Amino acid sequence: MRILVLGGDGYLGWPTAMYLSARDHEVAVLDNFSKRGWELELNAEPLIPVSTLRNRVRLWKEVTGHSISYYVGDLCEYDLVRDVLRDFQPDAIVHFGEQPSAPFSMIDQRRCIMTQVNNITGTLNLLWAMREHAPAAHLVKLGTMGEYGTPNIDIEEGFIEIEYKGRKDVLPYPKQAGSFYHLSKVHDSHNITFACKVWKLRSTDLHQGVVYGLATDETELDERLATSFHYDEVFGTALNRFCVQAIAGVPLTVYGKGGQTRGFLNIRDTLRCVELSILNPPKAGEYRAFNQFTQMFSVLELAETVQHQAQKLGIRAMINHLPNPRVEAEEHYYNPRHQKLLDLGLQPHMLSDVLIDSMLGIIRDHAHRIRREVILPHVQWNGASETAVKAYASV
Ligand code: NAD
Ligand code: USQ
Repeated sequence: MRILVLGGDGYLGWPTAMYLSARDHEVAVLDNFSKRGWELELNAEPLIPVSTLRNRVRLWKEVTGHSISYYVGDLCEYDLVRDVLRDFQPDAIVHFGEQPSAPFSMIDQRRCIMTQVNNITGTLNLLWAMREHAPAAHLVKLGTMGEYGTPNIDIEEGFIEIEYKGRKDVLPYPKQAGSFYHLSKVHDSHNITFACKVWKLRSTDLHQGVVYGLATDETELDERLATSFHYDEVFGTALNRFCVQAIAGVPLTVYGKGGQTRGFLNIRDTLRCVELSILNPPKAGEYRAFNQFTQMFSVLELAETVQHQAQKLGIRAMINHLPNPRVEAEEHYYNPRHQKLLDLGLQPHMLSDVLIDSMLGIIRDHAHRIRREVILPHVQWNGASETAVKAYASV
C-alpha cells in the first residue's frame, strides 16, 4: 500500500514509518520540524540524539535497502497538503502531525492558541485535500483517550447507546477533555466525523492512551535510527519520565495522590495498532473510533513498579508526591473498553519486569545526557502559571 505518515519526524511517526516500510509498504513521511523548534524554545532535548530526517531516511536505506520518501512542509498550508496528496496518491494517511503535549498547551495564551490552530487547521486542511485528491484514502488519525476524561460510568469505543425519555440512539460518547491540547483532539474528532458523513471519506480515530518505551525492531537495527524520546516536564510522559528519573537519582514525580488512572501501551503496540487499522479499513463514509491501549495503571502504581524494578538494579528510587500542577481527579472510577483492536488481532506487549529493565538499561547508557533541571513541573493548569511563563517566556 502507499502510506503517508504525517508527523514522521516525531516520537511515534518515525518508528511507524520504518515499521511500515520494513513490511514492504511504499512509505512517505511529512513533517515541518515544528517539534524541534518547540524543543529549542523550551530548552528541552530528546534523551538520545536524533539526527535529521534526511539523514535517518538515508541511513534506513543503507541499513535495510528500503526507501522512505519525505516531504518537508506545514499541514497548516493548504496548497502544500493538497500538492502532497495529489503527488503521492496515498491509500492510507497516518496522521501524527500535531502538537502532542497537554502541559505545552497550558503554558500561556500563545501556546494554547498555537496548539489548537495547528492541530485543528492541519486536520481540516487534510480533510479538504482528501476530498479533492484522495477521497478513497483511509485516514488513520491519532486521537487520545484523554478526550473522554474520567466519567463515573464505563467508557465505550467512540459511541454510546443512550435511552432517554423512552427513546434510544447511538451517540458520540460525551467528551470531557482535561487540557486545551486534549480539547484540540475533541474538535478534530468532530470535524472528521462530519467530513466522513458529508463527503463519504473513511477514517479510524485512534483514541490512544499514554505510550511508553523507546525500542522497536527497527530502532534496534542501528542506534542512529533512534526515536525522539523525551523526559522533560512538557514533552515527557509519565512512565518514560519515571524511568529516567530513577536512573538520574531524582525522586519520581507523582502528581498529587497518584490515583489518576490511565490506559497505557508500549510503543511497539502503537505500530501494530496502526498497521491493523490500515489492513482493515472502514467503508466509505464510515467514521470509527478504537480505544488504543493495552493496560491500565494509576500513576502511583507505575511509580512503584519502576521503583521496584530499579531496586533490582541496585538503584534506590524514591517517590515524591508533588502538589498536582494539573486540575484532574486524583481518585476516580475508570473502566474504558478496548476490545476492537484485540478483535483485529492485536497481541499486546504487557508491561513486565523485562520491559522496564530494558528501558532502564537503554536510559542508563545515555545517563550522561539527562538534564535534571527540566524534570520538575512548572506548568500549572489553574492560572497560577507565573513560574511557567517565567520558565518558558513567550517571545
Ligand atoms: P511528536 O511531537 O514527537 O510528533 C509529532 C510530529 O508532528 C513532530 O515531528 C512535529 O514536528 C510534527 N508536526 C506538528 N505539527 C505539524 C504541522 N502543522 N505540519 C507538519 N508536521 C507537524 O509527538 P508523538 O508523541 O509522536 O505523538 C504523535 C501523535 O500521537 C500526536 O498527534 C499525539 O497527540 C498523539 N498521541 C501521542 C501519545 C503519546 O503518548 N506519545 C499518546 C496518544 C496520542
Ligand atoms: N503525571 C504524573 N507525574 C508526571 C507526569 C504525569 O503524576 O511526572 C500524571 C499526570 O498528572 C496525568 C498522568 O500522569 O494524570 C498522565 O500524564 P502524561 O503527561 O503521561 O500524559 P498526558 O498529559 O495525558 O498526555 C500524554 C501524551 C498525549 C496523549 C495522552 C494520552 O503527551 O499526546 O494524548 O498521553 S491520554 O493520557 O490517554 O489522554
